[in-house]
Amino acid sequence: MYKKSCAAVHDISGFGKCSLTVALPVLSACGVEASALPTAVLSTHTGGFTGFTYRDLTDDLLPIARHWKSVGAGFGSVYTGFLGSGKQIGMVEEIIAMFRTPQTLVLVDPVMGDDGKLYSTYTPEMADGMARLCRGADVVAPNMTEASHILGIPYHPGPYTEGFLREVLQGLCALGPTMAVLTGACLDDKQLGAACYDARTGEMHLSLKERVPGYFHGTGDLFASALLGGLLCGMALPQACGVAVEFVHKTIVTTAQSGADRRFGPKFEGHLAWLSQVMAEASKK
Ligand code: PXL
Repeated sequence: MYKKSCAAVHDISGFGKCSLTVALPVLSACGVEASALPTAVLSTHTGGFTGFTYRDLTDDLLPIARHWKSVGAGFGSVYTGFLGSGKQIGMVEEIIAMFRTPQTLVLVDPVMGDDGKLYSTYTPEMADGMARLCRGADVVAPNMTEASHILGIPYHPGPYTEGFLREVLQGLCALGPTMAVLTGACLDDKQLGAACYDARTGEMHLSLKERVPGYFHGTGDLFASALLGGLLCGMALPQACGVAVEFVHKTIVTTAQSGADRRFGPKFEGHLAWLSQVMAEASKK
């Protein structure tokens, strides 16, 4: 059993929900106490917006973490996402080491790109560093763009075969993590979801929902946060992955129906009560 608490190491993009503005409410809904270690402060996320402000917090990361340590902070999980600079990768490794105990779950979401391309603030060196960071994780949750970078294989937009998904997941676990989850998994054009693999059992599971056309910003963060919530509430990996897929799907349907600008972020708030209920049920077991 993990303590239901988390050190969340992500940027905060003030407008256009993603990273911390998604992770904190989703984790709270899961009953997880979340502490924020911001890697950068942006006016908006970098996907589809131009002219955003960008305050790099590299020099603050270790002082924040050391202060937390000095006041006796401890966490059931360390959850990392979008990083602000290449230098932060080594620092995040140090922070993970600072808070790791045998009862800590380390989830690295190697946020760095989508649709075959790196985000504008990411350099190839940072992408290599992200691959290194994944080695020290218990769980990794990349999309196919990120997994391709990490494994050094060409990116394919899909659909994929089950055999290919298994190879990618096994490749990710071969780097070090016990569990790997791949978002954007699909076997055809009709459904989309995630595939998960546990190296301890050798089992792969696919969770798929009807595909809603288009791209929805912030859904990777929504997925990884709900996945972590599920694992901390005692769900097995396939169940946590299934709940995260369902939560993201509900949100995507609501976002699409709203007609809102998709850069502004996923409309997840109305589905937090559902997520809370599912997590509370899992926690009772
Ligand atoms: O959702 C991933 C993400 C997180 N943080 C920032 C981003 C993005 C994706 O574009 O730009 C700043």
